[in-house]
Amino acid sequence: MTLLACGTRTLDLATPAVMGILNITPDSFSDGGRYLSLDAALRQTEQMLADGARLIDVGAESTRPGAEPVGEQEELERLLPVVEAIAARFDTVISVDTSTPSAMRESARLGAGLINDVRALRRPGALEAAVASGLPVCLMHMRGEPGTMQLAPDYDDVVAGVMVFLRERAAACVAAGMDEGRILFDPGFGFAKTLTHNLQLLKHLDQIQQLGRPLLVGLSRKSMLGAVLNGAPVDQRLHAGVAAAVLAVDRGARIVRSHDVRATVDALMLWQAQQQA
Ligand code: 7PM
Repeated sequence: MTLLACGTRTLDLATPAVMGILNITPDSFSDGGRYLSLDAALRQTEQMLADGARLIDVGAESTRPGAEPVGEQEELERLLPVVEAIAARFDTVISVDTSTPSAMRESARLGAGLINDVRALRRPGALEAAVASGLPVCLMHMRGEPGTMQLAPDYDDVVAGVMVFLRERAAACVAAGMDEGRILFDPGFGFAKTLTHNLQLLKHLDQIQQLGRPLLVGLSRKSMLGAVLNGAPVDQRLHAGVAAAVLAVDRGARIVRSHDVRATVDALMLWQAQQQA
């Protein structure tokens, strides 16, 4: 019941899992640069797994708020060699942070275990590619596109709005032939939300969890933490990020996406221990 089939691997969500974030930085044009970037990605993966990550989320930075869209060819060239290399060397679930149908298809073929799409499969062809991959998918809530979404975020009730959206996207997946058991939900902290919206979502996360699908959250280093900490820069958000992860898991989240794997794993070990007492 808590088992999620992720391609050739199985993720047991009986205990909450930490998903380590692996950002693929742009390569230099030389072959040497490409090799170095792959090598750095593998070393970071090895460290995150040693720190207790149970999934690795590989992204080519096409999904960041305010980011310029990365071209399809460039995304594939950055993403696929890393997916292939991690799959060959490590026993872990590889999540691909992508909205691009070809990236979903090709990374599934190379050993990815989960599709993490901040656009919730709304790009043309993405729904079909995700269904055909056979992999679980994380559907994240976002209004608009990463480039424009911070303009005037406005909700009557952000929790209700997120729930309606996630239900609709799940229904679209099921209508396209996906088993409901493959769907994960994510409220999309920081995507088209004010600080108050983000805090309301964190406070009422149990309601979203009650939709019945495993919940993934990404809070690590986000600007909502900086805002609560009176403007703390990104390198001073670790402690608040860990606290946010614990609150989220206590309200039902099962996967925590984080840059700070060791600190988050330790905190969730404490959560797990008290849960079992
Ligand atoms: C700048 C702003 C850089 C925001 C990076 C980000 C999520 C995600 C991201 C999330 C899922 C980050 C974000 N956030 N995927 N991808 N959930 N499922 O903090 O919250 O990494 S990008």
